[in-house]
Order: sequence, then structure tokens, then C-alpha cells
Amino acid sequence: MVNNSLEMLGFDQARLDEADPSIPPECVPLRVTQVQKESYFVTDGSGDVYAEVTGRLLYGAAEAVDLPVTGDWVMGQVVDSSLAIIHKVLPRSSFLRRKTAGKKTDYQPIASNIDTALLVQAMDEDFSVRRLERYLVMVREGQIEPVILLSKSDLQKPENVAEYAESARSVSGAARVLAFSNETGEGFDGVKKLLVPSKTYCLLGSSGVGKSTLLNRLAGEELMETKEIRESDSKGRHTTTSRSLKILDNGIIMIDTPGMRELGNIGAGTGIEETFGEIHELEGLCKYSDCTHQHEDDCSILAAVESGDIADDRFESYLKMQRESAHNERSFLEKKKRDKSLGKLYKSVQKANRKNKGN
Ligand SMILES: Nc1nc2c(ncn2[C@@H]2O[C@H](COP(=O)(O)OP(=O)(O)OP(=O)(O)O)[C@@H](O)[C@H]2O)c(=O)[nH]1
Ligand SMILES: [Mg+2]
Ligand SMILES: [Zn+2]
Repeated sequence: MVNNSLEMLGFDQARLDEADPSIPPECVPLRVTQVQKESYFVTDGSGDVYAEVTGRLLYGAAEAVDLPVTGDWVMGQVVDSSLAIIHKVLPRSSFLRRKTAGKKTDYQPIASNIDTALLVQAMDEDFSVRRLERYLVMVREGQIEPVILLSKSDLQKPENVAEYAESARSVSGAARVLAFSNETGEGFDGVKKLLVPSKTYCLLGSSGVGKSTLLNRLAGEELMETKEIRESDSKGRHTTTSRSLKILDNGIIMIDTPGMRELGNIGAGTGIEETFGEIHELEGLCKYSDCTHQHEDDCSILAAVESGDIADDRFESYLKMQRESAHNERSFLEKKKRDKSLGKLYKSVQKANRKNKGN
């Protein structure tokens, strides 16, 4: 691997603005390239080093998102060529996370400090504009720019490729849509042209769409394992099993991820508003300011659905995500409130204990 400077790895001095006296002076900025349970790999640009977090960081972390994730910049001490100790996670400029399965409003971190997310969908049964919308919302909520890459163009006739691209464009908003093939190299130059050295890209999409194959093609070598997915065991089998950050020789930084089976949504509205821009724009025109756009008179959105300006299934998808988002927002606030009152309880017990001891 080439010896990159921190700037080439995407480091920005502004991340260090707040000097932290609790960090030992021998700590240097390092970038997390891989996370496996409680062990980590970090790099200063000259290769991956195994790393662990300090007990203070580990036990001080209230939630998974407080611990290092792939893509993070951390302050760490490089002990020797086989061990580094992570003391602190530096502020993130962007953060990709999803709600974990089940009722609990916990978030699973995916990766951080990403400039652009590459949403890969294959032009076969995998293709779904509804899922695309979900990815777009998730990525935009994380303050990340999305680009849509449609893979396996070699499996389709040119006119079908154009059709797939057209469907994707119908929901993409400002995001670019490119079709390509890892097999024939068609459209590959267009993908390459998108990528800028020292920027961080993250590959997202279902298992088997060709994320790792694309990464290998860009790298010009087999950095990642790729596998044919057989019909019989295509369910839930991921070839890539952990998120890993790779620095390509041309300076492009790429995070590969395992295919996701479930996409959650989080509370913040910006991702939904941006992804459903044409619907959001109409909201202000409804007669009632608290219009739910389901049965009210003079609802501008229902009118647009009726006239066909907004497709039924897109409107359904919008309502579904709005409901989910509202639900997540509520449980998130409730959880915060619970945590806060628990915190107060602990404090008052501690205080009482101290008082008793004093007597
Ligand atoms: N026909 C065709 N096959 C492709 C293309 N890209 C990838 N494949 C094949 O699809 C299979 C899966 O590719 P991977 O790159 O492993 O898929 P992945 O998205 O990384 O999957 P996970 O790691 O499980 O998330 C492999 O057999 C690839 O050779 C393509 O553009 N066209
Ligand atoms: Mg893979
Ligand atoms: Zn309305």
C-alpha cells in the first residue's frame, strides 16, 4: 500500500479543533479501516494496524454509536507495528446508521465520514425504486450525497437498461444515475470519472449486486472476496461480512459493506423531505396546516395523486416512511426522557448516599 499522508486519507485539521487534555500527547490521528466486535484496525496511511479501545472509551460508551466505526477518525497511540490504542473518536462529518431490527429504537452504525454513497442496485429482480427511496432517505439523513449505480447492464438489452435508468431517475432527485457492468466494463469509465482522490465513498446495496466486484475492478486487484450467489442459498448469505475501508492506489477511499437485508429509517425529516421533494413542496399548499394528506378537503397532495401527477405507489411509500419516521422520533424522544429521569434518580441516590456517609 502507498504511504499516504493524513490529508490524502481525507483528514481535515478542523477535526482537532477542540484540544482534549485527557488524551495522552503521544496520540496521533488514525483512521478506522475495520471493526470486528471489540477489535479494530486503524491506519495512518501506511497499512493496517490492529487496535483496541481504552477501557475508559469502552465503558464510557452508552451506545454502539459512541464507539469507533469504520471510517472514523480517532486519536490513538501506535504502540508498535502490531498494536494501537484508541483513546477518542473525533467528531464525525457524516454518519450512516440504521435502526436495528425490532421495537427498540437503537441505531446500528454503518460507517462515518463518507462524502458520497454509491447505491448499487442490479438490473434484475433486485431492482426496486421503493428500496432506492429508502436508501436515498437514509443516506441524505446522514448528510451524505447519494449516487445511484445500476449494475449488471450486460444482462439487459440496451433499451431495457434505459428503462431501468429512467425508473431510477424518477425517484433520484438531484442524485446521478449511472448504469454499468463489471462483466463487460460498459459504463465503467463513467463510474471512474465520478471518483475523486482523498474523498471517501461507501458502497451500499443488497447482497450479490456486485459491490465488491466493482471495488476490485477499481483497485485493479482482488482486494475483496466476491462470490456467485446460487438460487438455492441466496437468502441471507453475504460474501462480504464486515465493513472495510480500502485506500486505492489512485488515492480513492472506498468502504465496502455487506449487503443489507433490512433498512430502517430514523426520525429526522430532511432525508424524507429531500427524497420526496415534489410531494414536500405541495405540503404548504394544503388548506389545513396539520393536514395528514389522507382524507382532508383541499389537500394539494391528494389532488396531485388523483390527477396522476404523483404515482399511487410513490405516495404510499412517502406516507409509510412518514409514519415510520414519526414513530421512531417518538420512541427516540421517550427513550431520551427515560434515560434522563434515570440519570436524575441515580444522582439523587448518590447524593443521599454521600449524605448518609457524612453523618
Ligand atoms: N453479469 C454480471 N455479474 C456481475 C456483475 N457484477 C458482479 N457480478 C457477479 O455477481 C456476484 C456477486 O458479486 P459480489 O461483488 O460478490 O456482490 P456484493 O454486492 O459484494 O455482495 P455481498 O458482499 O454479499 O454484499 C459475483 O458472482 C459477480 O461476479 C455484473 O456487472 N454483471
Ligand atoms: Mg461484497
Ligand atoms: Zn394535505
